[in-house]
Amino acid sequence: MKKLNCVFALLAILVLVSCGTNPQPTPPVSNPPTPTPGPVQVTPTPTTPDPVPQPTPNPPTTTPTPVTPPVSGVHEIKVTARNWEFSPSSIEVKKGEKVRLLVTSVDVPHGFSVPEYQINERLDPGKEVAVEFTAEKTGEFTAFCSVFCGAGHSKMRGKIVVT
Ligand SMILES: [Cu+2]
Repeated sequence: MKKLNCVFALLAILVLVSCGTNPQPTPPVSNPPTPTPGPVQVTPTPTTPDPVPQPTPNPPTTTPTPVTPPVSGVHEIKVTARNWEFSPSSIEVKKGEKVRLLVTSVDVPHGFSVPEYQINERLDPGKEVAVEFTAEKTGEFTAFCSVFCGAGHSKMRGKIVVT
């Protein structure tokens, strides 16, 4: 009888051992990794909105200004009147020039007349008279004394040449 108990005990041990050596396959407990909260990504919101590209307006059309020759001022010429001549006797100017003749009689009253330019000035002695005109007409124009001044009055002539 004692021998039988030993067999049972052996069997029980075997069963226990076999059970121990044959473990039930346990389904692997999958531990899904818990997402660890990382640093919160804060997308920076632009404080100033991007400038909306404006359509470039058409560039101002600059009309070319006509190139005008610089006004070189007034062509000024001093003229002396005396018995019985003008000095210089010939005055040369360019067409289109603004001319200012500063005419002075140095002896007696004379006159300075250029009919083609509607010029007729009296020249009192010692008084400078400005005769201004624009030389619009080309040619030679006679300047003569228009105030009787003596024997040579009719021959007191000068000329203005406009080229
Ligand atoms: Cu005269």
